[in-house]
Amino acid sequence: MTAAAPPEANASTLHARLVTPPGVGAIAIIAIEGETSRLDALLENLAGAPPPRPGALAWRRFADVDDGVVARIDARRAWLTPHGGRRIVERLRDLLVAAGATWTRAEGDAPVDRHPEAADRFEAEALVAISAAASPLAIPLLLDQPRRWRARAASGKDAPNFTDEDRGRWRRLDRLIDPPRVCVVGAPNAGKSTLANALAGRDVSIASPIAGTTRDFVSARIDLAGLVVEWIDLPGFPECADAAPAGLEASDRAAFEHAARTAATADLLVMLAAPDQAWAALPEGFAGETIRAMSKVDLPAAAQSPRRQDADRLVSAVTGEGVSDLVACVRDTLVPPGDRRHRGPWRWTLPSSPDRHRSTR
Ligand SMILES: Nc1nc2c(ncn2[C@@H]2O[C@H](COP(=O)(O)OP(=O)(O)OP(=O)(O)O)[C@@H](O)[C@H]2O)c(=O)[nH]1
Ligand SMILES: [Mg+2]
Repeated sequence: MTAAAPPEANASTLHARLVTPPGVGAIAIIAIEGETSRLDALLENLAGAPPPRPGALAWRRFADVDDGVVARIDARRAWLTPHGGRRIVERLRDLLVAAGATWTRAEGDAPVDRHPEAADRFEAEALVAISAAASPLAIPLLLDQPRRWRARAASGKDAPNFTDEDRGRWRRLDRLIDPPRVCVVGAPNAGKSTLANALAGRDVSIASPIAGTTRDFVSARIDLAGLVVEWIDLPGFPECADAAPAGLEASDRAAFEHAARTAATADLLVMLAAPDQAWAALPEGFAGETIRAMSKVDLPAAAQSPRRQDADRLVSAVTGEGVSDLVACVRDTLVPPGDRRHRGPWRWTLPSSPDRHRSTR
């Protein structure tokens, strides 16, 4: 077993670290060290039971994550021994950090250890990001990042003089690594499921002339011209407003409320309406971007529809007309071309990184 030396524990801080190599082995060991009363409180909160006395072992449930032995080495130190899966360790790490512990990265998990072939830490970090990135569009951008960060380091600009504009661009570019959520909302029969299937190139959702076919949300990862998104096909409702329309059956009401909650968390809403339909109302509290698309533009009724005037895009999932235009529109709304062309460095955040909120770059 190899492990990074823990930082000097002081009276007010708890330090946690993975002692075993990351992602290897049936059992992981997480060491926690710090002031006795804080350690006691953390162990008790985590397990919902009193912590073992110094020198004792106890079998404990670790919140809703896993169970295993808590070994109380002495008053200031304890070991947790959950199963060794990467996800379990990540979730426990998040719980410990949320409880106020400082997480120290284990030796062997740092980008330079994972990529000894890299020329420097900038290249090692870019290689880790490339392996985590979902979208093809991320790759050329990430490949160019070491050069940009090296240039910045050489210029001596170590002070954190990035602007809110930079941070906004980084968050949008992060969508190239971690797929953003796109929800499609519209009345029953608007063509939401047919569009999902056309974009996915396979049947991910059942489409039919029977209004109310989709009863639960269906989600699929779809590559939209280089940007991979989580495309979520929701059940249709006459009004997708903040409150369920009166007169719905209990199961329809539950489906509606679930759909509205899901839509409210989207990064982007595609509002879809057939030529004879109205736009769905925005879910309460929704603060993201929207695109209005009129569907079924192949139908004769489309020529006269008032939707033509207020739609951002016109599509037919049946003939394919306008679909690539809509795809580009969704991609460019989520990750604008100006962000992708920007020459400055990108401080990305990996979805499962222990450095999620602090970066060494
Ligand atoms: N002509 C034409 N028909 C379409 C198009 N898109 C969907 N349809 C038809 O419209 C009907 C409803 O399509 P769905 O994709 O099931 O609609 P939906 O919005 O998912 O409906 P719910 O799940 O009930 O909310 C089906 O008969 C589709 O074949 C289109 O672009 N053109
Ligand atoms: Mg449907």
